[in-house]
Amino acid sequence: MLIRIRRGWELPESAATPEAVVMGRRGALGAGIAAGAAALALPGLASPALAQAVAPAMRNPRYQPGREITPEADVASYNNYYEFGTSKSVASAAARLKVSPWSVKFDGLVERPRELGLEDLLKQVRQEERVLRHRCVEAWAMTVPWTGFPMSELVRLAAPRPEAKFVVFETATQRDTMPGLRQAWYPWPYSDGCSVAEARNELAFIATGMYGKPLPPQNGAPIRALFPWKYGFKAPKSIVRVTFQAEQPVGYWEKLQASEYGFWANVNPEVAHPRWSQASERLLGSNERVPTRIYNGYGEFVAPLYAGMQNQRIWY
Ligand SMILES: Nc1nc2c(c(=O)[nH]1)N[C@H]1C(S)=C(S)[C@@H](COP(=O)(O)O)O[C@H]1N2
Ligand SMILES: [Mo]
Repeated sequence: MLIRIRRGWELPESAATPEAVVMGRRGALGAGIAAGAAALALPGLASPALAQAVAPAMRNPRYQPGREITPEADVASYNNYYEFGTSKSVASAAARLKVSPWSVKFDGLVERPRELGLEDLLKQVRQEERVLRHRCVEAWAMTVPWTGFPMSELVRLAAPRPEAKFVVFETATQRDTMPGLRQAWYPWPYSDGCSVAEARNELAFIATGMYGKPLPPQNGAPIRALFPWKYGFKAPKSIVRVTFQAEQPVGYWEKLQASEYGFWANVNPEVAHPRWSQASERLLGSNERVPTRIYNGYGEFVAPLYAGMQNQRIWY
């Protein structure tokens, strides 16, 4: 049954998007199941070696979404990936993304800066499936069975030095496949970061697949970050570089519009966007509207990370 209560502050989706508008950039713009399914239908986009690395993965039962899994077609056809355009329909443009060969550079405050080929990297981690809730600042949400590995494993491979307090994820810039890069007022490359403590939290995840198959380009192939307790813009897609540093990183959206959207706004539904409430979210697929929970409902895993920090201005 679909229960939809429209309140005064609810905007139609068309008014609530795109993300750039969300971030107050109007001015600049004027300018187990998985294992079974995995053996079937591997898209031709990923390299064979990568496809094998992605499947099969056992579902980790520790993370119960408490919601129905969103239909794959919705997750794969309603995206934010600005390198391919600012509409939600970027899947066909993103099909041009070159995902093979792919490598990830580790640098900054690490014991040994190096670049790892993706297949090589994936040989050194154990993949699993996790069904996680994912919510965008634009107030839509989805529930996705992702394949991947804990971000703490990536930190282990990177071997940061003790002075490293933050991690920055930088994403691909392929001039020939990404028309969005020509929009020079955006601070490319897309990047965002977190504290090393957050990256080591058990909930922080690196995804390489979804629905038992390699990630489609529009969802961030071949490797992306997920912080299920924060809004989706903190989850960089198509990562090419992981940098460890002592200073708080300045992400893509903060560079665009520093007044929006600090940490507390990203995890607390009581902090409204200047133009709408964040108290509820629309579930892709069913269109049902449900209340948004603090830390996206993952407080039991992550709240201790922020103990005593309530009065600090933090931007990750
Ligand atoms: N490289 C890159 N990563 C990105 C974005 C982007 O535009 N470029 N958009 C972010 C935003 S705003 C959201 S909500 C999620 C959307 O992920 P999805 O399309 O898989 O749902 O990706 C995030 N990661
Ligand atoms: Mo988003």
